[in-house]
Amino acid sequence: MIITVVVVAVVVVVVVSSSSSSSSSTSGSSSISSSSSSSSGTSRSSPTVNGYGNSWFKKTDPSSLLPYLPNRITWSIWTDIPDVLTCAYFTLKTFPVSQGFLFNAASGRCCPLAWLEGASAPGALTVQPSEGILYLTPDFCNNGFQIMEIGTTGELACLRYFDNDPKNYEDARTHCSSLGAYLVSVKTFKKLELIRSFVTEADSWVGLDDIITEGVFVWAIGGDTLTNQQINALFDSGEPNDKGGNEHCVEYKIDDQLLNDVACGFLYDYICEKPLPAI
Ligand SMILES: [Ca+2]
Ligand SMILES: [Ca+2]
Repeated sequence: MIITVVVVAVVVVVVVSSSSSSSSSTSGSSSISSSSSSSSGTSRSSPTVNGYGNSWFKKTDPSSLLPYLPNRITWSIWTDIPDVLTCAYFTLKTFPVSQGFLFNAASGRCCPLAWLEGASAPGALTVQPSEGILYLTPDFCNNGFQIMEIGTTGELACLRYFDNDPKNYEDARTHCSSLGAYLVSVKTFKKLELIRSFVTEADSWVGLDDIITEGVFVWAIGGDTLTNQQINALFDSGEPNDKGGNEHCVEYKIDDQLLNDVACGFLYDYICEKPLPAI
C-alpha cells in the first residue's frame, strides 16, 4: 500500500446537506454521567487502531463544522487510505493530540483536523460534505464533557451531566463556570429530547432563571430571554408559575420530562454545557 500526501486547493463551496445517517451519533445515546465518563483514560501517546475505532464520534455532515473552520486554508490530505481505522491510525500517529479527522471511503482520502486548522498553511479551502465523514476524538470536548449531536440537526454540543453531587442552582452554576461552562441551554425541543435521552432518574438544573427580574427568564447561554413559543414547547402545563412567589430557577422535571420553575435552593443534579472547542 502506498500512502501519499497531497495538497489540494478546493474552491469554497458551502453546501448545507440534510443527509444524515441514523448511526451518526454512536455516543449520543450513551450515558454521559460524570462517573461513567472515562474518556480521559485513553492514551493519546500510543494509539491503537482498534481501541479508537469503536469510540470515535461519527458525524456524517461536516458542513456543521464550517463556522468553526478558518474561511480559507489549504487542505493537505492522505490518499489511498483503505479504511477508517487506518485513517484514524495515521491521524493519531502524526498528530497525537488531534481532535479528529475526515475520511472518504470511496476516494480513500483522509484529512486530520489538525490540517484543516491550517495554522501554517495559507491558501484556500473549506470542507464540503462530500469530502468525507467526520470523526471526532472521544475527548474532543475535554474535561469529561461529551460531544453529542442535537437530534439530526447537525448541531453539536459539549455536555457533562453531574448526577451524583446535587447542588442548589447557584452552586451548580458556579461549578459549571469553574469548568469554562454554563448550566445547559435547552432552547429547542430537539435539545429537550437530547436531555431526555440521558437524564432519566432525577430532576436537574438547566440554565434559565428569573432571579434578576421576576417574570423575565434569561438563558445562561446567550443571555436571551425565554419566549412564549419556548414556554409552549418546553414547559409543563401552567408553568412557569412562580408558585408562592418563590420560584426563580428552572429545572428539567423528570416526572413530566418538561421544564418547570422551582425555588433555587433545592439540591438537584445539573448539566453543564460548554462552547465547542476550536477545531
Ligand atoms: Ca420567578
Ligand atoms: Ca413552577
